[in-house]
Order: sequence, then C-alpha cells, then structure tokens
Amino acid sequence: MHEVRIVNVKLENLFLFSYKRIEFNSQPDTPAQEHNPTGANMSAQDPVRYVMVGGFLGAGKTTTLSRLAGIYQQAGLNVGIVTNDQAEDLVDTGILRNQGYEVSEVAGACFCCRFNDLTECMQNLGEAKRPDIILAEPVGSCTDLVATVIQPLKHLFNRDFSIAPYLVILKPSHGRKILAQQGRTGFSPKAEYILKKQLEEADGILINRCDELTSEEVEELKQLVSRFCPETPVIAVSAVEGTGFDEVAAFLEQQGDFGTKILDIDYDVYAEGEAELGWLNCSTRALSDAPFDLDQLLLDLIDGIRDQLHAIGAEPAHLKAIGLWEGFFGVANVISSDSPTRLSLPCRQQVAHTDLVINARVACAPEQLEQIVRSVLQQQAEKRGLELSDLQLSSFRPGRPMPTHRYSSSTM
Ligand SMILES: Nc1nc2c(ncn2[C@@H]2O[C@H](COP(=O)(O)OP(=O)(O)O)[C@@H](O)[C@H]2O)c(=O)[nH]1
Ligand SMILES: [Mg+2]
Repeated sequence: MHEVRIVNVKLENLFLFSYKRIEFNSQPDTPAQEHNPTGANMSAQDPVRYVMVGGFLGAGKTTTLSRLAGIYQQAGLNVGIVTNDQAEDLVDTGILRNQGYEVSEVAGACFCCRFNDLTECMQNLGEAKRPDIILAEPVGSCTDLVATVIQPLKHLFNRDFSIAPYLVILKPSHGRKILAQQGRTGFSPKAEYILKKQLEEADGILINRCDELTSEEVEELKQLVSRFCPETPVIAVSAVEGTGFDEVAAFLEQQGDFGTKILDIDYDVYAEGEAELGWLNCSTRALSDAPFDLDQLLLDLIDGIRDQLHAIGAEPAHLKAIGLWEGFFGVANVISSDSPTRLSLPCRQQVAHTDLVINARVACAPEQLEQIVRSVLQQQAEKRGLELSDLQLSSFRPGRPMPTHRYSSSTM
C-alpha cells in the first residue's frame, strides 16, 4: 500500500482554516482590480495555495501529488486534489481517493478548456473542510497552462489563491529520446512539440524515476534539460521512493511571482500533436465463482494490451488499470514500449469480484486501441471464467484545445 514519508517542511506561509466551502473573495470573470481598485488587501479569507504539477503522460504526476499530499498532511495541512482528463473514469482519481484524499475531477476536457469547472471543483473541495492547499494535475498531453490556467487564476481570483512555482516532470524514457533527438521516439514531431512546450513554461523541472537511473544517466538528463531550458532549476527525484522531496517541498514553498512564462505556441501543431494520440477509458465489473488473484489480473490486462500494441508498432504513452475490491485496490501501469509492466500498487488479495478501470493513451487510432482493449478483456475473462458486466468504454482523439481564457502577457 501507499507509504507516506514524513519530511519536516516549514510551511508558515500556508494557512490553517476550517470553513464549510471555499467562498471566493473575487468574482469569477471579473478582473480583480475592478473591485479592489486601491490594491489594498481586502481578503476576507487567506488564499489557498495552488500547486500545479504538469508533465507528459506517465511522467509521475499522480505519484508526485500523492507524495506531496502526504508531506502536507503530515505538516498538519488540509489538502484537496483536482485531477483532470479528457474522459471520465480516471484511474488517478481512484488511486488518490483510495489513499484517503479529498479529490475532485474535471473530466471531459483539460483545465484550460474547462477553467470554470476547475474553479467550481476547487470551490467544492471546501465542502467538508476548507483546504489550505490544492494540488492540481493537468492532462499529460496538455500545455500552455501558464497562459490559460495560472494567469487567469492570478488575474480573476488573485485574492483567493496564492500560486506556487509551476513544476513540470520530465519522463526519462520519452524525455531523453525527444530532447536528445535520439532515433525513433514512437511519437511524431508534433506530439514531441507538446513535451517540449511543457518544459519551456515550467518554473522548475523534476527529473523523475531516479531510483531506476544511474548517476551518469541523471547527469545526462540534467544536461539535456539545462541545454533546453538554461534558466530553469532542475531537481532529480524519485516520486516512488521520496528521494529529493524535501528539496521539492522547499522549492514549492517559495513566495514570488511564479507561473509567468507565457509560451510562444502554435495551436495548430499543439492540436494536431494531441490528436495523434488515441485515448481510451473503460470500466467494468468482473465476477467469478472462484477467487482469483487481482494483482495478476491487472498485470495480465496491461501486459496483454502492451503486447498487442507492440505487434502493431504503436507507442504507449501510458496504460494503467486499477482493480477495486472491498476497500482494497491494486494498480498496474506501463509508460513506454521500452519499460516493463509494473504493479505500482499491489492489492495482494484473492477476490471473487472487482471493479476495473482501464485508461490507455497511445500513439495510434482510437478504433485500434478499442479493439485491442476489448479483445484483451475478453481473453483474460475467458482465462479465469470471469463474467464482465456494466462495461462502459469510450475511445477518441482529444479535440482541439479551446481555452476559456488565454493571457498573452503576464498580469503581475
Ligand atoms: N520507478 C519509479 N516509478 C515511478 C516513479 N514515479 C512514478 N512511477 C510509476 O510510473 C507510472 C506512472 O506514474 P503516474 O504518477 O501515474 O504518472 P502520470 O501519468 O504523470 O500521473 C506508475 O506506474 C508509477 O508507479 C518513480 O519515481 N520511480
Ligand atoms: Mg496521472
């Protein structure tokens, strides 16, 4: 199960309040200076700290947010989390909720296109207890978040949120190949463009999965990142083991004007790059007469999908499956064609039924992806004599990003 590492973080800038719901001081869609012309602090309540962690699909955003949530909780803070995806039934939401965190989900489009849903979700997080800090995970194929999310939050809700430095995670497997322009990455140049733009707008970059890298590999990645974004601080971490997170927490604690790197971005390239990915979310209930090993089912499902994708030469950006049973849950993932299938959170239970959620983001047509997932589900069900019911499946290519707001220059 998930382990929380205790780090002694100084968080005097975060506030400990307990209100029923986040009541915004600012009015949505009204420029803050209009109702606070003197600039004097008229705040009825102290601002909630907004921490957003971006990065490509499978980079380790959910694992990082879970670790940060543990750190902040240990420091006595009330944490709310917002997840985001182009579709419903998120494995990430399942993972974080099952770890006991208060999670709200913006589903159906990215934060930038659903800015009002994001603020609504954040407001709703305060229903049980006002959060001191909100951790937000944007869609992994999304970029331009400074101009479309952070700047509007600063401008329209300037007295409600205090903006932490914007962190972006580099995924070593795809990141190295893309930044070093090393052979076949499995993605087209337009999809690679998104990963690069994500790094460009970061206030700080985390090189994740250091537990799997040699010190030479970490150094090589640091140099690649520094060549690409020379001014941006880089921290090497392992979100799974917690290495480097005292530095991350200290980095996020900084006060100042962050989230100001507004991208020069071509939305045609961005939209076409995003649309090259096939997206699939699926949920179903599996029932059996005889108990079966839930972890093995999750591994077999992800392995089966991965093998069939390999056979058609389609690069997975992230495949993940969660299985839930009576308060227990297990998660299996794969994040690239050259990394193994991992049981990231073992359940260690023999079960007679489970609720399954599968999320797949792959560089292939959604129709192909759907066919593969359906056939693997069928195979694994037959192998174990499982009866599948309540199957919900959606597959698509993400539509063109149409941000609710886009600021072309920094507001403060
Ligand atoms: N070895 C290792 N695996 C990691 C690390 N961080 C994340 N992962 C794994 O990588 C996969 C994707 O992580 P996740 O947090 O879901 O990525 P996201 O798509 O960016 O939210 C999961 O299997 C995680 O367990 C890390 O630091 N080390
Ligand atoms: Mg995630």
